[in-house]
Amino acid sequence: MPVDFNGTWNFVRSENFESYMLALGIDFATRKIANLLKPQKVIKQEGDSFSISTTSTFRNYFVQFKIGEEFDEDNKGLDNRKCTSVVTWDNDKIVCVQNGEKRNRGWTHWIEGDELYLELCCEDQISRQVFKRG
Ligand code: VLP
Repeated sequence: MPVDFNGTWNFVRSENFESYMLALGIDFATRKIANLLKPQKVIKQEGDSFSISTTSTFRNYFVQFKIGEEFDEDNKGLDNRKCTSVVTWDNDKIVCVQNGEKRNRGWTHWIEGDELYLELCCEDQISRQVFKRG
C-alpha cells in the first residue's frame, strides 16, 4: 500500500524553527509571532496530485503540485520569494526542492504512525515540525 497523506494534521511541536526563519530572512516581529503558532495542515492526495493547505491564526499558505512536475511557487505570506519547485517521491517520503535565491531550500514530508513529519531546509538550517492526525 502506498502512503496516504490525506487528512487534517494538527501541530504538535517544532525544532529549530527560529533558525530556519532567520535563514529565510524573516524579520524579528514576524518570527516572534510565527514561533507561537500551532498551524493546521489539510493534505489532499489523489494519486500523485497533492494540495497542502497550512492555516494559522496569523497567515495561511496553500500549495498544489503533481509529483515530478515543476511549478512556480510564490511563497506568498511566507518570505514571498519566488521559487521553481518540484516534488518527488523518496520511498515513502515526498521531497520538495525549492530552487531560487536561497541555497539548499526545500522540505520533506513523511508519516510515522499517526504523526506527520515536516523537515524544512534553508541554507545550513533544518527545522522539524510534527503534526498529529485530527
Ligand atoms: C515564514 C517561514 C508563518 C514565517 C512567517 C509566517 C503558514 C509543506 C510546506 C507547504 C511550509 C511551512 C511554512 C513555514 C515557513 C515559515 C506562517 C505559518 C503558517 O509547508 O507542508 O508548502 O512551507
